[in-house]
Amino acid sequence: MTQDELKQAVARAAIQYVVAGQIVGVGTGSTANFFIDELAKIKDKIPGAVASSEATAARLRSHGIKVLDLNEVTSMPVYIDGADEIDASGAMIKGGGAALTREKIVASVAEKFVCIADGSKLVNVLGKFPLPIEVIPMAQAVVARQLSLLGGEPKLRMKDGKPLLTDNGNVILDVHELEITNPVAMEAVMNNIVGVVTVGLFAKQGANVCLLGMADGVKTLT
Ligand code: ABF
Repeated sequence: MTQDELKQAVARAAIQYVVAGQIVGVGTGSTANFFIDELAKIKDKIPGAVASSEATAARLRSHGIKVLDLNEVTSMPVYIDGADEIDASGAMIKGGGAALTREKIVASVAEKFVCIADGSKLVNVLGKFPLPIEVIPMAQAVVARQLSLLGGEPKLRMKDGKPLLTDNGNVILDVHELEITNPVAMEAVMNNIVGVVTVGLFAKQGANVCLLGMADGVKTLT
């Protein structure tokens, strides 16, 4: 199976976690896009969805799925999203799609986080994928210096020759050369760096369920 077929398989499998009559939290990225396309097939069974990015909101709307304001939502059974890396405990590196802040916010409201990914995302130790950190633009240099002291090599994410700006108007530092043996501790340390908006480590609140697309089928890690 191709990587896209694996992503489609896990996206289909994630539909079982959608609760009829309840709002769904929806992630960002290519796997999340496959999920949105599957969700569209049962859109009459849900009142709407909360999006983790403008891109996801646009895709939901293109399918006629109502996009709800998180400030109007008090409960959400499930948040379904991809990841860049995930370990056996459910800790993830996320943010390759530059949506980490809104992803973390929507996930924080959901009762259950279901991660959907092709099998290549499962790792023993997080960190081979550069860790995304969303940063207030004026603090980019001082945060980069702090991250270097932690052993990382921060690089400003660029797009079309300029610093990429997130949906929230911030920049992203991708931190290379980290070997994150204690994701919860690293997330806490980085969260405390002044100027950091969001750390792309989802470890304190990781995935409750992970659906992994493997050549011999979808594996469920809980
Ligand atoms: C999103 O899913 C991002 O946090 C992460 O980078 C991305 C993974 O993208 P893809 O599903 O395209 O591999 O939640």
